Amino acid sequence: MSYLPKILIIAGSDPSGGAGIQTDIKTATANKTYASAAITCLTVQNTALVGGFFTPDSKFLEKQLEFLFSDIKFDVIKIGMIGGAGNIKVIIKILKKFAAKMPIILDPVMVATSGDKLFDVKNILALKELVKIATIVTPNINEAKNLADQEVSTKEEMIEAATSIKKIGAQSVLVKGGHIDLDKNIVTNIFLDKGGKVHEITNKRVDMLVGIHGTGCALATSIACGIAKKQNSLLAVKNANKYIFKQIEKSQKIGKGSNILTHF
Ligand code: PXL
Repeated sequence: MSYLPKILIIAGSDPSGGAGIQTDIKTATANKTYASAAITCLTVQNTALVGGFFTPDSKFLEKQLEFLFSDIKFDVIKIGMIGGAGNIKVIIKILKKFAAKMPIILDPVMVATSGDKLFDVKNILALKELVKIATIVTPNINEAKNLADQEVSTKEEMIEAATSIKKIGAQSVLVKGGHIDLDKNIVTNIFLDKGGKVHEITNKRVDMLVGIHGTGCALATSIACGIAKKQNSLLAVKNANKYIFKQIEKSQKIGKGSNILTHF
C-alpha cells in the first residue's frame, strides 16, 4: 500500500454541505487524502442563507485536538472558520505543542458567500497571532483588506496587502482575486512565496448568474492536499486553483441559493 497523506481540518460545520468541514472532507477525499476534522463551531445554514452560528466552549475544541494529536500523525493542517477568540487561543496553544513543524494552511474566513458575517473583526488581533504561525494564508479581497488594513482594489494593492500579511509572520500568502473585476474575462490571484517572489496565477472567469458557495474552503483544503503530497507551495497553489476552476465549471444548483461544488 502506498502512503496515505493525512490532513487535519479545523473548521466550522455548514450543514448544507456546500462549505465548511463538509466541503473540506469532500475535497480531501476527491484529492485522495485522508481527512480528520475537528469542528470549531456550528452554523445554521442552507445554500442561500446563514441563520446563525454557535461556538461551543473552546475547551471542547482543545480536547478534540489533544485526542487527535495523541493518535494520528498528520502531514498538514487546514484551518477555516474559527468561531471566536477562545478557539484561536486554543488552536495556537495546541499547534505550538503538537505541530510546531507541521505545515498550516489558514483560510481566514470572515464573511459567507451570502454576505453573512462569520467572524467578529474585533478578534482581528487574535487572528493575526494565527497568521504568524501559518505556512500559507489564503485571504480573499475582503479578508486581505482587513488583515492588511488597507484598500485592495488593484493588482498592485493585492501585492501590497500580501506583503503586509507576510510581514505579520505568515510564510507565504495567496490573495484570491475572484471578488474584484480587474478584467471581466480573467481572475488574477497573487501568490507571494516564502522567498518574497510574486506569482500571478490566473484562470478564466466563469460567468455565473448565481454565486458559488464553498470555493474558498475547498481551495485552501485542496492546497493542503498538495502540501500533504509533498508538492512545493507554488505547485500546490497552482494545482488547487486548477481543481477549483474545474469544480466551478461543473458546479450544480442543489437548493434555492448558490451553486455547490460536487467534487466529482
Ligand atoms: O465560505 C466560508 C465558510 C467557512 N466555513 C463555514 C461556512 C462558510 C460559508 O458559508 O459556513 C462553516
